[in-house]
Amino acid sequence: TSAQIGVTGLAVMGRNLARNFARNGYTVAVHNRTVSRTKALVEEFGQEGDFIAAETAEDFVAALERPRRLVIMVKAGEPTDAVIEEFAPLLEPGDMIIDGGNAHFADTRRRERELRERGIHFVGTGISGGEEGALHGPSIMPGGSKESYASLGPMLEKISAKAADGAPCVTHCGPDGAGHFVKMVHNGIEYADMQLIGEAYQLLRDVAGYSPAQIADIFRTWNTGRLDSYLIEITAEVLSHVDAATGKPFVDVVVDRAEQKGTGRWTVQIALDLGVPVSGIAEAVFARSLSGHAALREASRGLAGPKPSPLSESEAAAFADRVEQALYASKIVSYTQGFHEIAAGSEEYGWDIDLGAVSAIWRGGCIIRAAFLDRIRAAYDARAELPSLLSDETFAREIAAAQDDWREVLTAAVRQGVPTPGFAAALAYYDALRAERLPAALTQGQRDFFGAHTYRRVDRDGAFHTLWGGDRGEVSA
Ligand code: NBP
Repeated sequence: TSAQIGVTGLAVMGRNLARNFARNGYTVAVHNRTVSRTKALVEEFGQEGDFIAAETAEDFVAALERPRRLVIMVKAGEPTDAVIEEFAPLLEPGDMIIDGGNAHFADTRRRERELRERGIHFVGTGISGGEEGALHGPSIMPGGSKESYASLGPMLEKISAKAADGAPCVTHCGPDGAGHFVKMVHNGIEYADMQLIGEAYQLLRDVAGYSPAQIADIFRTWNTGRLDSYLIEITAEVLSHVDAATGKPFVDVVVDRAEQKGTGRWTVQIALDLGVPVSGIAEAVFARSLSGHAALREASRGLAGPKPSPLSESEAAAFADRVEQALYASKIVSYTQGFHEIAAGSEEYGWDIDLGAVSAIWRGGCIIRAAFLDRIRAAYDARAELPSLLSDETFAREIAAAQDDWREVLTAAVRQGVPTPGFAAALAYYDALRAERLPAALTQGQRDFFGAHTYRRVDRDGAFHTLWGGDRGEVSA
């Protein structure tokens, strides 16, 4: 017999993905650089389905039916190139290499181009949901050629997560690096979501005076409403967890320095290149980075702050409701920014990404899965060319209803000295977009003054320059 799919790289992700394929009735060839991992998989989980264990690259490739579908689940970066170089010479035109790692989309574009010249389809595929998702159904974001998706799509649909309406959480995002780009922005949005939740927690604790256990209950309540999402759900779990060794809330015994693997940073770096304002995602990345500067924080601990002014019990409850409004409004802005970046990437690279389809495949399996994504999909269904999520009527109305509370929460945060860069960046973005006039006019004047960079006028076409050092007359540039 031959295998319909092969997986090489059998650490947590690859192993679970291979099991997912096998549990769905596919015969799966498995391979790993270190053979013991391959053996361990078949020994432990062999009864779950049909596996063909291959010790060598040649055996692995020989086990696959043609055209071959070969999934790589190794560490992103050089290991991925090494594995491609190992297998590509053994493949034939029409075969497919699927990279399910967290590759940078620019690497994926390069690999796709190089392999296309050799007649091989390279399918850079974002996979979200961690090891549990890989086993029980991840959200899958494939790029690559249409042809490869025709062959792979049905298999990916089978192993993917299913949304509440039963739809598989996979779509062909677009050619070459489109899938890894979408996955990158997914992770950027995840950073922003986590930062906003963190700020909500801090406000409930430091301004409203609630304990972690009380805040867990508040999050549980929120999770039954429009904020219903995996991240809110696990936040309640983490906040209610008590450290066994000390009896203290778990969140109080964890060192408060957030780490990162890089996809959030990429989202911001690429947004800078594309000129897309993803201020909420950027603040989330910077907040993690700031938290890690232990010496700087230690040196700053004595700096002056406002006097604490605790809230009464009823004030605290009202404040918690306001924080929910602020969190929801800020979340709308984060997604607005993330989808703007996907639209800009799609435009730049000619990917033709369907934003509604992307929001639909994030409804299940992945870390940012949420009821909220149904609304985003509805917004794009109603109007595929929506210039921004904020221009959707429903979102505009919801923000309008939330904005007073949003502003109140930020006012309280500023007064009481609680850092809320995510909430603040989101509100500033909202206010800047709706502003009749921005100080950018003044910026243009300054640029013209010191660098003769010229400016445009509101009342006439053309570029102009004022003779700042002379009689201040205006000339056409
Ligand atoms: P790791 O990222 O820890 O990679 C370990 C695997 O890479 C092992 O199979 C290892 O083989 C193999 N490998 C390395 Br390292 N260098 C190699 C080389 N030069 N040649 C051949 N194989 C090599 O595994 P993971 O955590 O399962 O993640 C796999 C991919 O999925 C990564 O790109 C990751 O970013 C992505 N991802 C992970 C998650 C998650 O939650 N962990 C979620 C979504 C995506 P060995 O056994 O011989 O050392």
